This record gives sequence, structure tokens and C-alpha cells, in this order.
Amino acid sequence: LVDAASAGDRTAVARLISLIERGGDPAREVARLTYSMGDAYTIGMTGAPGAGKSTLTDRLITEVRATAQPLGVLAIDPSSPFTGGAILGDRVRMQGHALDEGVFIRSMATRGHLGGLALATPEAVRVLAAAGMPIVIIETVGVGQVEVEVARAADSTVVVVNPGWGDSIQANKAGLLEIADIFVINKADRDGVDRVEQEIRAMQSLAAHHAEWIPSIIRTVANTGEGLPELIDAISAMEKWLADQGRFEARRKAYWRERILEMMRHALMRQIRRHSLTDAELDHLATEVAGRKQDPYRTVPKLVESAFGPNEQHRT
Ligand SMILES: Nc1nc2c(ncn2[C@@H]2O[C@H](COP(=O)(O)OP(=O)(O)O)[C@@H](O)[C@H]2O)c(=O)[nH]1
Ligand SMILES: [Mg+2]
Repeated sequence: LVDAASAGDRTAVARLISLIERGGDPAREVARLTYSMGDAYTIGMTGAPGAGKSTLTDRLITEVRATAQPLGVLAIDPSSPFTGGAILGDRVRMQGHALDEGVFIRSMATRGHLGGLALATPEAVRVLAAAGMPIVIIETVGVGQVEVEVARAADSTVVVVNPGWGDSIQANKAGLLEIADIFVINKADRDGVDRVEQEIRAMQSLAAHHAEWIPSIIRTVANTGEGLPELIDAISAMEKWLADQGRFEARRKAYWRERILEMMRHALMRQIRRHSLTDAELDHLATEVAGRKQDPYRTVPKLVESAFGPNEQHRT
């Protein structure tokens, strides 16, 4: 499948991403085979439902395709009750590209397991890169932790807001500010654009300047295409900035530091669950601990010991 995908077989690409989504050993094997095969500039698109991410993505696809480069789009659907309809909207918004062989659009479901999704997305990106796509756009619905995780794995993150955003009390505003490499004020055909821009600038001036990159603020009207050339310029400028002085590598290294630890945690958990804690046993143990019949501070180190052997360091 990997050979077929790298030769441009779209069905093989789709099947590989399905394997990634399903997880387990086959997913790890796909990840292992594809991780060093290609290189894609990865752009995360995030923001509240309805902000215009899919409409913007549709425009970006058109712009990229005008340069004849192929690209991949992953639309992440958290399958939650309040965003259940988002993916259908995404498909409708991007259906103009359905017949274009140079565009691979795929929605990924989380099946209620957000951690799993955050893990699966970078792997899916690498499948697309292995299939020869130099650009991958990831659209997330913007409801929380997933965005942060996806942004961590993206080379550039575009945060889409609308007029009125400044007035809304939104718990993750600061979080969005932190992950934004480019701010888009979409629906700039509406009132209140200046206010949002002022608010973003005010927040930026308060935020610690952890990098020399200062996020640009672009105004767009996605459904007419206004501001799209400026957005493309900002995305290219960021790519150039990253390519300069090894910043791509620095970002990716930071990502892999976290990711390696995460992979180790998962591998260790699998080992523990395989050797000393089945689902039924976990269930039983939880009942006992809740009923104060077993002391978890004694049992857990014992479980770890039975998986890895005795070790003084295992005391938790
Ligand atoms: N007035 C206005 N409507 C827009 C603009 N961009 C998108 N929309 C509309 O907003 C709705 C949600 O857009 P969509 O791209 O699906 O948002 P997403 O949930 O962020 O992907 C659609 O009906 C779009 O046509 C814009 O710039 N101005
Ligand atoms: Mg959408």
C-alpha cells in the first residue's frame, strides 16, 4: 500500500489513512514506513465552528492548484453533538475540487477519543507527504485541546476569527493567541473588524514574545476571495521564515521531543496492560479502590513491577 501510495494511487492513500485512524499495530507500521518518505509544509486552520475555515480552505486549494502543486486536506471532525454537522459542511464547501486528481480531501473522525485523534493526525499528514503532496492543510473545528495538539504538529497555524470575537467571552482566547502564527479576521464584510484587530493587537502586546515571528493579521471575505492573496503571502512568508536559519528543524525537533515521550508513555501502557492489567482487572481494581478495599499506592507499584520487573525507581 505504501508503494502504491507513493506512486500516486489515491485508493492506497485512503486505505493507509484508514489504518492510521483505526490505530494499533497496523497504524504503527504505516507510521514507521512513511515517516521519512516525504516532506509537506503543514498548515493548521483553526477557529470556532462557522468562522469560515472550510470556505477559506476551499479558496486556498484553488490558489495552490493554480500553481499546479498537488495538496492534501484533512478535516478533523470531533464527532461531538454540537459539531456533528461540520464535516458535511466541509464536504459541501470543498466539493468543487472533488474531481481534481491533484487534491486529496479526507475527513477524519475522532470517535470520541480526542487523544487518539491528536495522535493520528500527524501520521495521516505523513501518509500524504509520502504520497508526494508538498502541502497539507488540516482543518480543525476549534473546540479545545485538539487544536493545540494539531498546532503543535503543524508548521504554521492559521487562527480564523470573525468580527464580534472581541466581545465574546471565550475561555480559550489566550490559547488561540498562543498557537496563532497567522490571524485571519474572516467575514470582514461585517461590522466590527477594527475592534477585533485592536483586541488581537492588545493581546499580542501582553503576550510574552517567545519567538521573533510576529503573527500577521489578515482580513478576508472568504466567499468573495477578498484578502486571499494577502493570506497566501502570509503563509509563504511564514514558510520562508521557517526555512531560514533552521527554524523548521527547531520546530520539528520541539514537536518530536514531546512526541517521543508520548510514544514511550503509550508503549509502556501497552506493556502494562498486556502483562498485568486487562480491562476486566482494571475494572475490578477500580471498584476495590473506590470501596477502599485496596490501596492504590501499594497496588500500582506492584503492577508496574510485574510488567517490568522489580526496581527501586518504580515507587510511585
Ligand atoms: N458574510 C460572510 N460569510 C462567510 C464568509 N466566509 C464564510 N462565510 C459563510 O459562513 C458559513 C460558515 O462557513 P464555513 O466555511 O463552513 O465555516 P467553518 O465551520 O469554519 O468551516 C458559510 O455559510 C459561509 O458561506 C465571509 O467572509 N463573509
Ligand atoms: Mg468547516
